[in-house]
Amino acid sequence: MIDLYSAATPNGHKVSIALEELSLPYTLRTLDLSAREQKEPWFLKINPNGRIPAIVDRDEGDFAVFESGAILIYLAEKTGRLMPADPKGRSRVLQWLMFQMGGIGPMMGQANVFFRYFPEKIQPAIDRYQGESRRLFRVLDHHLAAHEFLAGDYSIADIANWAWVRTHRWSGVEVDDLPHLRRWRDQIRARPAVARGITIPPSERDLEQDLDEKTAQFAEEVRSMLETGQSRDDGV
Ligand SMILES: N[C@@H](CCC(=O)N[C@@H](CS)C(=O)NCC(=O)O)C(=O)O
Repeated sequence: MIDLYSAATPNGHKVSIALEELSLPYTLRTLDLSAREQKEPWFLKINPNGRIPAIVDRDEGDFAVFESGAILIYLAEKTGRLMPADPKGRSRVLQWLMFQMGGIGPMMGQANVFFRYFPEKIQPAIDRYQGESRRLFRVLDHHLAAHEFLAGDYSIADIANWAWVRTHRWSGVEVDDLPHLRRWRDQIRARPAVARGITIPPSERDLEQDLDEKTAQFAEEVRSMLETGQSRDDGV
């Protein structure tokens, strides 16, 4: 049995999608990020970085794993699925996984901060992060023109990138002129395990859709979380 510590965000959804795809038994513990549960001492013992997602594998002596990319690799290696074992196949998956962890995630994350959450509108910062997200989307689109999935068969690389790409509207990044990216997005969206994964934990807001009252309220909550976090200098 695996304990999953998560919240309804792209990084959290990567892990719930993978657990659903792999049919691994797990229990969910949803952390209230606006109440800073992720910074509480009990959770910092699991993830010293004080962020979701994290897992604890009860069957492996309560082995804790943090960082969503590391969790995906752990789950793939534990089950022998969603990533090939041969060095080249494994490397291809890891390359596209790192592309998400070092590129898509941070760039879209910062686009969200400056486009949605910051009270001040700093246009050069918005342009920089939306522009870089768009550039990375074009890289994906170009690659997906010649490949069904990112790295051979459907893998943890697709799960990681998809969980972020699907929220492109929230980051203010359009995909209308990227047909191969949209084909891949819709193909993965149709997988039953993926449809289940993005409802774990359940959330009233849907970052895939346009802004509505619930997503506006969510933006307000994150804004206040960022302000609280920035004004503190006493922990993680
Ligand atoms: N690189 C980390 C990023 C984790 C992360 O930023 N998690 C966010 C939610 S998506 C979080 O916990 N935010 C709360 C906070 O910053 O205190 C990963 O991929 O696991």
